[in-house]
Amino acid sequence: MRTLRVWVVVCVAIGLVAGCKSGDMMPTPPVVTPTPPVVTPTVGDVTLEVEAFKLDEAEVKDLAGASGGKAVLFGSETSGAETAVPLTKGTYQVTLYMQGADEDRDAVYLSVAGIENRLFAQEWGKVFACETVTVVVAKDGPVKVVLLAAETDVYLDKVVLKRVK
Ligand SMILES: [Ca+2]
Repeated sequence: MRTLRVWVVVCVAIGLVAGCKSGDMMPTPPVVTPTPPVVTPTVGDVTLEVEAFKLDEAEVKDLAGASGGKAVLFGSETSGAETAVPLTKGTYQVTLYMQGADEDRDAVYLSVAGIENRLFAQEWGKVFACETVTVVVAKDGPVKVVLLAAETDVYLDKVVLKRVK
């Protein structure tokens, strides 16, 4: 009986030591230092695939005729997509490529550097280049490009920015 008690005490002691040891040996998670984004102002045409944007209530879909074979479906009235692109200051012509289903399902809001336009397709059932809008970028740096739903069932393919001066 005494031997058994001693063994229990010894086992518990070993268990405690092992427990502490294994606690000390826990690997510490690596410290991740965020790297600040490198801003490289860009000259010339820039093509932004909407499927690479940060999406909100929107889905990437395969779409025949779309750049990269993919586009983003705005299926809800609150769908949105946004990105930021480094640009040199200047004047840009901005063209959105999209596909609408019909005249009630073909409109979207495009905002570049805070300038918003309601754009729509004039042909349906295929990818269409909307009317080009002109945007002035006041200084070098990242420029926000935001798409917001105006009507539903609209596919957004790409945004092309062409520097004109
Ligand atoms: Ca695309």
